[in-house]
Amino acid sequence: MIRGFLFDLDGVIVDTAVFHFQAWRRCAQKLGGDFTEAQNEELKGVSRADSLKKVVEWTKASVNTEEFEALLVEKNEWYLELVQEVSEADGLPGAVTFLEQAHAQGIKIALGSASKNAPMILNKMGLTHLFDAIIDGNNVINGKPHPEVFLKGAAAIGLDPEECLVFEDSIAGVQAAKTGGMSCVGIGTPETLEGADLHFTALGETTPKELVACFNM
Ligand code: B16
Ligand code: MG
Repeated sequence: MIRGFLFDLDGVIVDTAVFHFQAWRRCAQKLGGDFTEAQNEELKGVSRADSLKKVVEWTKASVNTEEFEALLVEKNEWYLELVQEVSEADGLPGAVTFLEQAHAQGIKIALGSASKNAPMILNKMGLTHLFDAIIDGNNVINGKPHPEVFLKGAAAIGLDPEECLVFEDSIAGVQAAKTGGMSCVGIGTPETLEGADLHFTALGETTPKELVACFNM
């Protein structure tokens, strides 16, 4: 019985992936390399530090611990500059309406995002009040594909994992949901999000009512 929704943020509610891409590309270029769309796809849902490890590996740069820490700070500063103007208008198609409908229906709602900037983005979008719990990169030790972020989300809204439906746009996030024992809607294609129970290109293609009916058949 589905009674709660656990939402990823970037790529499900808001398209901040494009800003992460620009900031990582700047970072890769600083290291003497470049950064492709395909590489960005691999970083979706992956924590900032784990992402930087991959960027360093891809560029084959040699970076000591101090430089690594400085790059983490710098990448985030670039990202923060880019998200300055984010507002409700940047919601992905149908996402805000979907959240409002779920909230009005009494479905428990939690955020399960790898991003340490998630609370700030939700505030900028004016969506914080729709969430019963917010679990972000500051609250977890293990990043996706580890299920920690979603297990904590389910616990925070007082539900068992099997009572929760996760909405994810990254393969790491889909794996986290399935390992955690949750059902999962992939926002993307079955080719890139193998393992999700259902796929849509955006939340606007369905409704909370339709999904709850489908999973609770
Ligand atoms: P930050 P999500 C993830 O957010 C992004 O998909 C990923 O690209 C990013 O590196 C990660 O958050 C960490 O973000 O640097 O803001 O802490 O998709 O899990 O909502
Ligand atoms: Mg995401």
